[in-house]
Amino acid sequence: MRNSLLEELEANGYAVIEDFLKPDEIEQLLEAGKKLCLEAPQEDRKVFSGVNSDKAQSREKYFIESGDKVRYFFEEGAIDEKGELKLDPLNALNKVGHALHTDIPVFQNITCCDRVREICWQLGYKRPAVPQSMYIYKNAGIGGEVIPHQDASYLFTEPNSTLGFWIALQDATQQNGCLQFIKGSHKSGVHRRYIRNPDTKSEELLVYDRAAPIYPQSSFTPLPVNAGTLVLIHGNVVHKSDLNRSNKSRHAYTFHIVETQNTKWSEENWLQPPKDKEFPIFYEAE
Ligand SMILES: O=C(O)CCC(=O)C(=O)O
Repeated sequence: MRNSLLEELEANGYAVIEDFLKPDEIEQLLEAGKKLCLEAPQEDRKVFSGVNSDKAQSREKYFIESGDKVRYFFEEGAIDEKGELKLDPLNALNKVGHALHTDIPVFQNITCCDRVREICWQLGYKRPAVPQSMYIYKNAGIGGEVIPHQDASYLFTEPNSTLGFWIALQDATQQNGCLQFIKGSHKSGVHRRYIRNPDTKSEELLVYDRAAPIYPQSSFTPLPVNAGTLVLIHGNVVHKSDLNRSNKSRHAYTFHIVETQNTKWSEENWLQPPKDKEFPIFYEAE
């Protein structure tokens, strides 16, 4: 298995493992996702996307401080001008992150399970750590677009070691916004980075270091998968997902791992480990 997984990842920039989760594990995570919706804040709700509003700075602060917390990001279309919910709370969230893997047992159990460790081992990780995790909702009719990006733009290590584990909790189709990849694009380096603003006097806490590259739609290959499928995502592969205009939601649980042996986590990354701590380590190879 080790070679075929590595080969697939090296050839395409992603690899697929069907039936990674058992039906009861999927159910547990979906239940946990529902519970998060009901626990989301009732006031001062923060949306995930959107730029240049007067609320941008407080939203960025909420985001930048979310690394070791469970924080809730709403869909832009779910909240009115007064900050009130326009929708059923079960349909209003874009995502929750970024410490589900440390703070909520059901997510912790899946993230740290032997199947995940085995994959890291097979891929040659020596001292893998988990910097973040997210529950992504992509709800029916409202789930937002995820723009084309490379995960290493946000979670940069030298040398590159970022690997995404993306697990479909519901069937992901072209209609409800499955992942789409530019096959082989992980071979072209990191195209831009999203960093803490070096200008500390600026109101913008986080900035891109260059403009977004243009990736033609024709270069993307959609990857529909069934619930329970794990997609491994190379840190440098360009991928995206479209708006969900269908009547079926497309929930997913995702987390990342990075190497910590002879590898440097960038101090410019938006996400930093808590002071004097490391991100949780899976194992240490001898
Ligand atoms: O779930 C999605 O739609 C996008 C997820 C993604 O791009 C990521 O986790 O890097």
